[in-house]
Amino acid sequence: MSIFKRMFGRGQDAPRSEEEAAEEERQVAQSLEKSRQGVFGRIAQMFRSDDPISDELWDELEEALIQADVGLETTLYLVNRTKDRCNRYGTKSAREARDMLKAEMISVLQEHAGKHVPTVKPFVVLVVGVNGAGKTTLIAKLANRYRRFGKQVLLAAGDTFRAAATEQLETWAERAGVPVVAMGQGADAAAVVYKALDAAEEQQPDVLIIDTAGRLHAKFNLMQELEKMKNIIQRRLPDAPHEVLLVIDATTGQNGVLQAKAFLKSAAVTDVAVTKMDGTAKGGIAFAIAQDIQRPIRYIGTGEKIDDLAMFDSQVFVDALFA
Ligand SMILES: Nc1nc2c(ncn2[C@@H]2O[C@H](COP(=O)(O)OP(=O)(O)OP(=O)(O)O)[C@@H](O)[C@H]2O)c(=O)[nH]1
Ligand SMILES: [Mg+2]
Repeated sequence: MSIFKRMFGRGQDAPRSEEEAAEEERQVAQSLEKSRQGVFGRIAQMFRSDDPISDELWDELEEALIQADVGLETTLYLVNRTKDRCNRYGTKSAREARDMLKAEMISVLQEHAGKHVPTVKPFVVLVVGVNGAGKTTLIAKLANRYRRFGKQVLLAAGDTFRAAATEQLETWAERAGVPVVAMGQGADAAAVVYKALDAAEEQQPDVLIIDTAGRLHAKFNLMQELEKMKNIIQRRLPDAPHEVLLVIDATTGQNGVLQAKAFLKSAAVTDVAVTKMDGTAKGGIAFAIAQDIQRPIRYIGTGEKIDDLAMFDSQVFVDALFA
């Protein structure tokens, strides 16, 4: 990884020191332990020998990737691209083919990366996703991270549906040492957003992060509520929200990706965060997400604690899967 990328990260993210980047790499590697012990360890094993590449190797790879939650379509894409690459480079042994596979994996993850994030103030982040995906925990981690980099953060408790959702966010906020705008359970989520924008005007935070519900009463429509929240934001700040972060739980597999897709349109998702990577042996889900959601993965959640967050780096991720 280049020094430049290490130091400056992307967009609004404050500079990471070499030490912090190294620490995050360690966290990523640790969160992929189960995946490495499972299917990816087997894949690494398959591609370790000097044996010539065979059709069986490709069949085994296909089977393993599907087992790793990469998804059928992405698996076929990866296998075919790797085969092609091996042909183009005249790759003969399984050992050499491993680097071709890794290169294709990185390219799947990077396909939608590189979006420019404006550095405006306040930088408004709307966090969406199905219930239990890890939105509120991620918000705490992000708040903590921004604050550590010297940014002023304000949170908005926009999940007014679930009992104790506001209290959960407040508890996390206290730990991270950041203020929260809240109106409690049963309030109109759009009203919370409105109040938060007022507070932002007064307090001038660098970042405003808005929590949302993952599920609503049957008679209310979550997607409509998200759209309403987005409209309120846009009426006050035409360029905002600057980031609509879709949170996906890595342990929910293909079904989780399918559910997450419902948010793409109504919430105008810009980026993805994959949580609970530490809780699955099927880290291949990241490839399915990159292909299906078609947005850059920005963060991965590597545990339940406030520091268990890493910037997503496709090279680091793939290296860790094969380490
Ligand atoms: N192991 C692990 N657990 C996590 C991670 N992120 C979140 N969790 C756990 O997942 C559970 C749900 O997290 P929340 O942050 O409450 O999820 P949410 O999306 O806000 O849920 P709702 O508010 O109900 O929609 C909690 O028990 C968290 O501790 C992670 O990266 N790793
Ligand atoms: Mg929540």
